[in-house]
Amino acid sequence: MSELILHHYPLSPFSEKIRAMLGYADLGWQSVQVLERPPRPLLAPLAGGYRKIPVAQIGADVFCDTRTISREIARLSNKPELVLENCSDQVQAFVREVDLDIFLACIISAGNLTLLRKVLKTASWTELVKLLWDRVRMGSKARVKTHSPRQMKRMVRDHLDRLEAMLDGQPFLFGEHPNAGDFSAYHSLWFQRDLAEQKHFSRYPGVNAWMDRIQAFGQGEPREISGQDALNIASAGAPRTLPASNHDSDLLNRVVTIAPDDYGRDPVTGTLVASDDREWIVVRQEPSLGNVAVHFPKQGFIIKAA
Ligand SMILES: N[C@@H](CCC(=O)N[C@@H](CS)C(=O)NCC(=O)O)C(=O)O
Repeated sequence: MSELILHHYPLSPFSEKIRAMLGYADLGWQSVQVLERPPRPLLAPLAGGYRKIPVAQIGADVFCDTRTISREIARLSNKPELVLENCSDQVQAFVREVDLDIFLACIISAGNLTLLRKVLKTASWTELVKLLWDRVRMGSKARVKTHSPRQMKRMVRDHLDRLEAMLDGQPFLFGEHPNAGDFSAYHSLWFQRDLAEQKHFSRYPGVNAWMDRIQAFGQGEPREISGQDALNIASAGAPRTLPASNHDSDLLNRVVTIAPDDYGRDPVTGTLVASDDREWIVVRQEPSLGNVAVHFPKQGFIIKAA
Protein backbone atom coordinates (compact mmCIF):
# COMPACT_ATOMS: atom_id res chain seq x y z
CA MET A 1 0.00 0.00 0.00
CA SER A 2 1.47 3.36 -1.01
CA GLU A 3 1.01 6.37 1.25
CA LEU A 4 -1.00 8.15 -1.42
CA ILE A 5 -4.48 9.27 -0.38
CA LEU A 6 -6.91 10.34 -3.11
CA HIS A 7 -9.81 12.65 -2.26
CA HIS A 8 -12.32 12.04 -5.05
CA TYR A 9 -15.89 11.12 -5.99
CA PRO A 10 -17.09 8.37 -8.31
CA LEU A 11 -18.66 10.60 -11.01
CA SER A 12 -15.64 12.90 -11.38
CA PRO A 13 -13.84 12.53 -14.74
CA PHE A 14 -10.53 14.00 -13.53
CA SER A 15 -10.66 11.57 -10.60
CA GLU A 16 -11.22 8.80 -13.13
CA LYS A 17 -8.05 9.93 -14.90
CA ILE A 18 -6.11 9.42 -11.66
CA ARG A 19 -7.87 6.15 -10.77
CA ALA A 20 -6.91 4.81 -14.22
CA MET A 21 -3.30 5.97 -13.74
CA LEU A 22 -3.22 4.21 -10.36
CA GLY A 23 -4.34 1.04 -12.14
CA TYR A 24 -1.66 1.40 -14.80
CA ALA A 25 0.90 2.07 -12.04
CA ASP A 26 -0.43 -0.97 -10.12
CA LEU A 27 -0.41 0.92 -6.82
CA GLY A 28 -2.27 0.40 -3.59
CA TRP A 29 -3.81 3.69 -2.41
CA GLN A 30 -6.13 5.13 0.17
CA SER A 31 -9.46 6.48 -0.96
CA VAL A 32 -11.44 9.28 0.66
CA GLN A 33 -14.79 9.87 -1.00
CA VAL A 34 -15.94 13.48 -0.94
CA LEU A 35 -19.20 15.20 -1.86
CA GLU A 36 -19.71 16.32 -5.48
CA ARG A 37 -19.76 19.96 -4.39
CA PRO A 38 -18.40 22.19 -1.63
CA PRO A 39 -18.58 22.60 1.30
CA ARG A 40 -16.15 19.76 1.97
CA PRO A 41 -15.26 20.48 5.59
CA LEU A 42 -12.79 17.61 5.99
CA LEU A 43 -10.89 18.44 2.80
CA ALA A 44 -10.80 22.23 3.25
CA PRO A 45 -8.15 22.17 6.05
CA LEU A 46 -5.85 20.25 3.69
CA ALA A 47 -6.48 21.99 0.36
CA GLY A 48 -6.97 25.43 1.92
CA GLY A 49 -9.76 26.61 -0.37
CA TYR A 50 -8.77 24.93 -3.66
CA ARG A 51 -12.15 23.65 -4.79
CA LYS A 52 -11.46 21.27 -7.62
CA ILE A 53 -11.37 17.50 -7.34
CA PRO A 54 -9.32 15.33 -7.20
CA VAL A 55 -6.82 16.29 -4.53
CA ALA A 56 -4.10 13.91 -3.38
CA GLN A 57 -2.24 13.75 -0.11
CA ILE A 58 0.90 12.09 1.14
CA GLY A 59 1.25 12.78 4.86
CA ALA A 60 1.24 16.57 5.32
CA ASP A 61 1.84 17.25 1.59
CA VAL A 62 -1.21 18.01 -0.52
CA PHE A 63 -1.28 17.90 -4.33
CA CYS A 64 -3.75 20.01 -6.28
CA ASP A 65 -4.52 19.29 -9.95
CA THR A 66 -3.97 16.02 -11.81
CA ARG A 67 -0.64 17.36 -13.11
CA THR A 68 1.00 17.33 -9.72
CA ILE A 69 -0.86 14.17 -8.67
CA SER A 70 0.36 12.23 -11.71
CA ARG A 71 3.92 13.30 -10.94
CA GLU A 72 3.59 11.63 -7.52
CA ILE A 73 2.13 8.47 -9.06
CA ALA A 74 5.01 8.39 -11.58
CA ARG A 75 7.52 8.75 -8.75
CA LEU A 76 5.94 6.03 -6.60
CA SER A 77 5.68 3.57 -9.50
CA ASN A 78 8.69 4.54 -11.59
CA LYS A 79 6.53 5.34 -14.61
CA PRO A 80 7.93 8.60 -16.02
CA GLU A 81 5.56 8.46 -18.99
CA LEU A 82 2.78 9.65 -16.66
CA VAL A 83 4.51 13.00 -16.18
CA LEU A 84 3.25 15.37 -18.83
CA GLU A 85 6.48 17.36 -19.00
CA ASN A 86 8.35 14.14 -19.90
CA CYS A 87 6.18 13.77 -23.00
CA SER A 88 6.75 15.40 -26.41
CA ASP A 89 5.54 18.92 -27.25
CA GLN A 90 2.86 17.29 -29.39
CA VAL A 91 1.49 15.34 -26.40
CA GLN A 92 1.65 18.42 -24.17
CA ALA A 93 -0.33 20.52 -26.66
CA PHE A 94 -2.85 17.68 -27.04
CA VAL A 95 -3.35 17.47 -23.27
CA ARG A 96 -3.86 21.23 -22.94
CA GLU A 97 -6.73 20.92 -25.39
CA VAL A 98 -8.34 17.71 -24.09
CA ASP A 99 -8.11 18.70 -20.42
CA LEU A 100 -9.99 21.94 -20.99
CA ASP A 101 -11.98 22.55 -24.19
CA ILE A 102 -12.70 18.90 -24.95
CA PHE A 103 -13.41 18.12 -21.29
CA LEU A 104 -15.98 20.93 -21.06
CA ALA A 105 -17.56 19.96 -24.41
CA CYS A 106 -17.84 16.30 -23.30
CA ILE A 107 -19.31 17.10 -19.89
CA ILE A 108 -21.77 19.73 -21.01
CA SER A 109 -22.99 17.78 -24.03
CA ALA A 110 -23.27 14.47 -22.11
CA GLY A 111 -26.41 15.40 -20.12
CA ASN A 112 -29.19 12.88 -20.75
CA LEU A 113 -31.74 10.74 -18.90
CA THR A 114 -29.33 7.85 -18.39
CA LEU A 115 -26.90 10.14 -16.60
CA LEU A 116 -29.72 11.70 -14.57
CA ARG A 117 -30.91 8.26 -13.45
CA LYS A 118 -27.38 7.32 -12.36
CA VAL A 119 -26.93 10.53 -10.40
CA LEU A 120 -30.30 10.02 -8.71
CA LYS A 121 -29.27 6.54 -7.53
CA THR A 122 -27.06 8.15 -4.91
CA ALA A 123 -28.40 11.71 -4.66
CA SER A 124 -31.82 13.14 -3.81
CA TRP A 125 -33.55 15.72 -6.04
CA THR A 126 -32.65 18.38 -3.47
CA GLU A 127 -29.00 17.38 -3.67
CA LEU A 128 -29.20 17.43 -7.47
CA VAL A 129 -30.59 20.97 -7.47
CA LYS A 130 -27.81 22.09 -5.09
CA LEU A 131 -25.21 20.46 -7.34
CA LEU A 132 -26.56 22.12 -10.49
CA TRP A 133 -26.76 25.48 -8.74
CA ASP A 134 -23.15 25.10 -7.60
CA ARG A 135 -22.02 24.37 -11.16
CA VAL A 136 -24.01 27.31 -12.57
CA ARG A 137 -22.34 29.61 -10.04
CA MET A 138 -18.90 28.18 -10.78
CA GLY A 139 -19.55 28.56 -14.53
CA SER A 140 -20.66 32.18 -14.15
CA LYS A 141 -17.26 33.07 -12.64
CA ALA A 142 -15.22 31.01 -15.09
CA ARG A 143 -12.80 32.41 -17.64
CA VAL A 144 -13.10 29.90 -20.44
CA LYS A 145 -14.01 30.08 -24.12
CA THR A 146 -17.74 29.46 -24.48
CA HIS A 147 -19.36 27.41 -27.23
CA SER A 148 -22.97 26.73 -28.16
CA PRO A 149 -24.37 23.24 -27.39
CA ARG A 150 -24.26 22.50 -31.12
CA GLN A 151 -20.61 23.51 -31.41
CA MET A 152 -19.76 21.35 -28.39
CA LYS A 153 -21.41 18.26 -29.91
CA ARG A 154 -19.47 18.93 -33.09
CA MET A 155 -16.21 19.31 -31.12
CA VAL A 156 -16.78 15.92 -29.48
CA ARG A 157 -17.50 14.26 -32.84
CA ASP A 158 -14.42 15.82 -34.47
CA HIS A 159 -12.35 14.75 -31.48
CA LEU A 160 -13.59 11.15 -31.75
CA ASP A 161 -12.82 11.14 -35.51
CA ARG A 162 -9.32 12.37 -34.74
CA LEU A 163 -8.71 9.72 -32.04
CA GLU A 164 -10.06 6.97 -34.29
CA ALA A 165 -7.48 8.01 -36.91
CA MET A 166 -4.68 8.20 -34.31
CA LEU A 167 -5.48 4.68 -33.14
CA ASP A 168 -5.33 3.20 -36.62
CA GLY A 169 -2.52 0.63 -36.39
CA GLN A 170 -1.38 1.32 -32.82
CA PRO A 171 -2.84 0.37 -29.41
CA PHE A 172 -2.38 3.76 -27.71
CA LEU A 173 -2.75 7.32 -28.96
CA PHE A 174 0.94 8.02 -29.34
CA GLY A 175 2.35 4.52 -29.97
CA GLU A 176 2.79 1.09 -28.46
CA HIS A 177 2.56 2.25 -24.83
CA PRO A 178 0.29 4.67 -22.99
CA ASN A 179 1.47 8.03 -21.69
CA ALA A 180 -0.08 11.06 -19.96
CA GLY A 181 -1.91 11.91 -23.20
CA ASP A 182 -3.92 8.67 -23.15
CA PHE A 183 -5.16 9.16 -19.59
CA SER A 184 -6.12 12.78 -20.28
CA ALA A 185 -8.10 11.87 -23.38
CA TYR A 186 -9.71 8.89 -21.66
CA HIS A 187 -11.45 10.51 -18.69
CA SER A 188 -13.86 12.84 -20.55
CA LEU A 189 -14.81 10.07 -22.96
CA TRP A 190 -15.43 7.74 -19.98
CA PHE A 191 -18.01 10.28 -18.81
CA GLN A 192 -19.67 10.22 -22.24
CA ARG A 193 -19.42 6.48 -22.97
CA ASP A 194 -19.59 4.75 -19.60
CA LEU A 195 -21.69 7.15 -17.54
CA ALA A 196 -23.97 8.83 -20.08
CA GLU A 197 -23.90 5.77 -22.41
CA GLN A 198 -23.93 8.01 -25.47
CA LYS A 199 -24.89 5.99 -28.53
CA HIS A 200 -22.44 7.58 -30.99
CA PHE A 201 -19.56 5.57 -29.53
CA SER A 202 -20.67 2.52 -31.53
CA ARG A 203 -19.28 4.28 -34.60
CA TYR A 204 -15.74 4.32 -33.15
CA PRO A 205 -14.40 0.74 -32.76
CA GLY A 206 -10.80 1.91 -32.38
CA VAL A 207 -11.70 4.35 -29.59
CA ASN A 208 -13.81 1.72 -27.82
CA ALA A 209 -11.01 -0.84 -27.92
CA TRP A 210 -8.49 1.73 -26.65
CA MET A 211 -10.78 2.75 -23.75
CA ASP A 212 -11.25 -0.93 -22.89
CA ARG A 213 -7.46 -1.34 -22.93
CA ILE A 214 -7.10 1.50 -20.42
CA GLN A 215 -9.87 0.07 -18.23
CA ALA A 216 -8.13 -3.33 -18.31
CA PHE A 217 -5.31 -1.76 -16.25
CA GLY A 218 -7.86 -1.58 -13.41
CA GLN A 219 -7.68 1.05 -10.66
CA GLY A 220 -4.92 -0.31 -8.44
CA GLU A 221 -5.87 -1.37 -4.93
CA PRO A 222 -7.95 1.24 -3.14
CA ARG A 223 -8.67 1.02 0.57
CA GLU A 224 -11.44 3.26 1.89
CA ILE A 225 -10.53 5.55 4.79
CA SER A 226 -12.49 8.45 6.26
CA GLY A 227 -11.84 12.15 5.80
CA GLN A 228 -10.99 12.30 9.51
CA ASP A 229 -8.39 9.50 9.05
CA ALA A 230 -6.78 11.61 6.32
CA LEU A 231 -6.67 14.64 8.62
CA ASN A 232 -5.11 12.51 11.38
CA ILE A 233 -2.43 11.34 8.95
CA ALA A 234 -1.63 14.96 8.00
CA SER A 235 -1.46 16.13 11.60
CA ALA A 236 0.82 13.21 12.58
CA GLY A 237 3.39 14.15 9.91
CA ALA A 238 5.31 17.16 8.68
CA PRO A 239 5.78 18.34 5.09
CA ARG A 240 8.62 16.61 3.30
CA THR A 241 11.95 18.20 2.40
CA LEU A 242 11.54 20.99 -0.12
CA PRO A 243 13.00 20.77 -3.63
CA ALA A 244 15.55 23.40 -4.68
CA SER A 245 14.01 26.69 -5.87
CA ASN A 246 15.28 28.40 -8.98
CA HIS A 247 12.31 30.67 -9.87
CA ASP A 248 10.28 33.57 -8.42
CA SER A 249 12.97 34.71 -6.02
CA ASP A 250 10.99 37.95 -5.41
CA LEU A 251 7.99 35.99 -4.10
CA LEU A 252 9.83 33.30 -2.13
CA ASN A 253 9.07 33.31 1.59
CA ARG A 254 6.27 35.83 1.04
CA VAL A 255 2.56 35.28 1.51
CA VAL A 256 0.92 34.62 -1.87
CA THR A 257 -2.37 33.48 -3.32
CA ILE A 258 -2.52 30.80 -6.00
CA ALA A 259 -5.64 30.06 -8.04
CA PRO A 260 -6.60 28.21 -11.25
CA ASP A 261 -6.87 30.54 -14.25
CA ASP A 262 -9.94 28.91 -15.83
CA TYR A 263 -12.84 27.83 -13.57
CA GLY A 264 -13.18 27.04 -9.88
CA ARG A 265 -10.83 29.99 -9.37
CA ASP A 266 -10.95 30.01 -5.55
CA PRO A 267 -7.52 31.04 -4.27
CA VAL A 268 -5.30 29.36 -1.68
CA THR A 269 -3.24 31.61 0.56
CA GLY A 270 0.08 30.55 2.07
CA THR A 271 3.79 31.24 2.22
CA LEU A 272 5.61 30.42 -0.99
CA VAL A 273 8.39 28.07 0.09
CA ALA A 274 9.49 26.55 -3.23
CA SER A 275 9.27 27.37 -6.91
CA ASP A 276 10.91 25.52 -9.79
CA ASP A 277 10.09 25.43 -13.49
CA ARG A 278 7.00 23.21 -12.93
CA GLU A 279 5.63 23.68 -9.46
CA TRP A 280 4.83 26.09 -6.65
CA ILE A 281 4.65 24.92 -3.05
CA VAL A 282 3.01 27.00 -0.35
CA VAL A 283 2.99 26.21 3.34
CA ARG A 284 -0.17 26.89 5.30
CA GLN A 285 -0.45 26.78 9.02
CA GLU A 286 -3.68 25.02 9.82
CA PRO A 287 -4.69 25.31 13.51
CA SER A 288 -5.92 21.71 13.77
CA LEU A 289 -3.08 20.18 11.73
CA GLY A 290 0.11 22.23 11.96
CA ASN A 291 2.02 22.93 8.75
CA VAL A 292 0.63 21.63 5.48
CA ALA A 293 2.52 21.99 2.17
CA VAL A 294 0.24 22.48 -0.82
CA HIS A 295 1.67 21.75 -4.29
CA PHE A 296 0.39 23.39 -7.48
CA PRO A 297 1.47 23.04 -11.11
CA LYS A 298 2.46 26.33 -12.75
CA GLN A 299 0.59 25.56 -15.96
CA GLY A 300 -3.00 26.77 -15.58
CA PHE A 301 -2.51 28.65 -12.30
CA ILE A 302 -1.88 32.28 -11.35
CA ILE A 303 0.22 33.43 -8.41
CA LYS A 304 -0.01 36.86 -6.75
CA ALA A 305 1.58 38.47 -3.74
CA ALA A 306 -1.12 38.56 -1.05
N1 LIG B 1 -7.23 21.00 -13.96
C1 LIG B 1 -7.87 20.21 -12.93
C2 LIG B 1 -9.33 19.99 -13.30
C3 LIG B 1 -10.12 19.29 -12.20
C4 LIG B 1 -11.63 19.43 -12.37
O1 LIG B 1 -12.13 20.23 -13.16
N2 LIG B 1 -12.36 18.66 -11.62
C5 LIG B 1 -13.81 18.76 -11.62
C6 LIG B 1 -14.38 17.39 -11.30
S1 LIG B 1 -13.96 16.23 -12.55
C7 LIG B 1 -14.23 19.68 -10.51
O2 LIG B 1 -13.45 19.99 -9.65
N3 LIG B 1 -15.49 20.12 -10.51
C8 LIG B 1 -15.97 20.94 -9.43
C9 LIG B 1 -16.11 20.19 -8.15
O3 LIG B 1 -16.08 18.94 -8.13
O4 LIG B 1 -16.29 20.84 -7.13
C10 LIG B 1 -7.10 18.91 -12.76
O5 LIG B 1 -6.38 18.51 -13.67
O6 LIG B 1 -7.19 18.32 -11.67
